This record gives sequence, structure tokens and C-alpha cells, in this order.
Amino acid sequence: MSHEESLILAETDGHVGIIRLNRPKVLNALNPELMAALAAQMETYDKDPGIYVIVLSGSEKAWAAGADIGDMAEQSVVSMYERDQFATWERIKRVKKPIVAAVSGWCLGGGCELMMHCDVVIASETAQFGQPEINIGVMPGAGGTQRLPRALGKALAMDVILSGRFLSAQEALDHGLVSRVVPKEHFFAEAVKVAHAIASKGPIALRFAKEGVLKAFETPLSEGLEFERKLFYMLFATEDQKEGMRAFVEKRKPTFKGK
Ligand code: DAK
Repeated sequence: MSHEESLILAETDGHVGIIRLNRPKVLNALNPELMAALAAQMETYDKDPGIYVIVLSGSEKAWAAGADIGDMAEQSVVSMYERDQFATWERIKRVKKPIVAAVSGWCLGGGCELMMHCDVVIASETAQFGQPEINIGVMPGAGGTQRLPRALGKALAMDVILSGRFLSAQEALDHGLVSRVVPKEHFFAEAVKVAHAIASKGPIALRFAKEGVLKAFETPLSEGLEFERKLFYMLFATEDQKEGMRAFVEKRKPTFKGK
């Protein structure tokens, strides 16, 4: 397969694994083949002991304009059920390492839902966010009705999902849907920089911290706190905890080994 035909492009930069969605002609519309390639690459990086953080990006024009409408248009309930595409999304949800999203341009429908599977979101000032499935006779199906209100609150999430209107990067930042907004020239470099900064921390603590934050969306507070406490105790069994705290006491930079 030539470079242009690859559905995703993958490369590594030190401890950072980078993946770019690559269907430029259809604004990175997410078809099942692309999602399968993405899940497989994510799993490869997740298993690779040399990779601590993953960056996921699209192009400057489009992160992803949604699931591939052409691919879905003639599907039936049975064919959708049998294809079970949710299994692919579940594989991405299970990635343990932090994922930094570098988002520019269109971030719509399944694209917005994919962005919400990521952990830190660096958005270009040009990014536009939305769940416009309502315009084509359906509704969000990969978590939009659940994750969007958790970020935006009920009233704004309802507005976005029911009217199909888009949010600007600034609105997304103001309402907690993204982490940072940067000039469009820098969105990718900034995301890689953030990924490297995160990758300089202890890899086990990073994975546990991600797990802890995600638990906040799944459990009552008391259960989440109990879960956090157990993860926190477990970190005292790692060499990285000793290294991190000793380095502080000895006034030097820590060298974490993920052990
Ligand atoms: N699917 C397929 N092709 C798309 C596409 C999409 N979502 N979005 C854009 N394209 C294609 C266009 O058809 C066009 O192709 P050509 O005509 O050049 O062949 C090309 O990309 C450029 O698009 P435009 O000419 O439309 O570009 P504009 O700048 O004028 O407009 C736009 C950009 C993003 C506003 C517009 O393209 C647009 O409205 N796109 C559709 C956005 C949308 O409705 N997104 C939601 C799709 S539904 C599931 C998981 C998730 C989902 C479903 C199931 N399972 C796990 C089962 C999610 C569903 C969705 O996301």
C-alpha cells in the first residue's frame, strides 16, 4: 500500500507514538477499515514498553468529519448489528496509556466521539466541534449522548446534539471539552510537546492516574475514592515512586524506568 493509501500514518518520536488519520479526500471520515487500523496501532503502542504516550491527529483541515456516511447509508439494522463496529471503539477505550489528541478543523459526529476517547485535547483555534448526526436522521452512537453532557453539561450538550450546531474551539475550551487552544500553525507541534512533557513522568503512575480519572465517570464518589486510594498505595510498590521522591529530596531530576 502506498503512503497516500494508508488509512493511518504511524511514527515514533522518542517515547511518543504518533498516529495520523489519513483519508484527506473525505475529511478523515471514519470507515470500519480506518477504525480497525487505528485500534490495531493503538494496541501496538499500548503494548510497546518504549512508548509512554500516544498522540492522535488528523490534518490541519480535519481531525475527522464523522463516521463515513456513504458506508452507512444503505446498512440495515441487522448488518449494523452483525458488523459490531462498537467492538473496535471498545479496543480504543481500553488503551491504558495517555492519549493526546491534536485537533484541527472539523471534529464532528464520530470524530467528536473519537476525540472524547482521548485524554488531553490540544485544539487549533480553527477546530469546530459538533454532533450533527441529527441532520442525517440519526443520533450519536459512539458515546456522544453520554460523554458530551459530562463535559458540557445538559443544556449545552442538548443544544449541540438536538440542533446539530457546531462549537468553536474557544467555546469548547470555555466548557471543558478541550484542554488547550493554540494557533493553527502550532496545534500538532504543541500536542507532541505536551506528549513529551507527559512522557517524562513515571509511566506506571501515568497509567494509574488515567485509570483513576476515567473511573470518576463510571462510579459514585465514595467508590471512586476507594479505587484511587488502592492505586495510590500500589504506586509505593514501584521503583519509580522511590526514584521520584528520592530525586526530590536529593534536589535532582528523576529518571523513571516504568518499574
Ligand atoms: N462521511 C463521508 N464523506 C464525508 C463526510 C462523512 N462524514 N464528511 C465529508 N465527507 C466528504 C464529502 O462528501 C466530500 O466528498 P466529495 O464530494 O469531494 O467526494 C468531501 O468529504 C469534502 O466535504 P465537503 O465538500 O462537504 O466539504 P465542506 O468544507 O463543504 O463541508 C463539512 C465540510 C464537514 C461541514 C461537511 O462535509 C459535512 O457536513 N460532513 C458531514 C458531517 C457529519 O454529518 N458528520 C456526522 C456523520 S454520522 C458508530 C460509531 C459512530 C458513528 C456511527 C456508528 N458505530 C460504532 C456503529 C458516527 C456517526 C457519524 O459520525
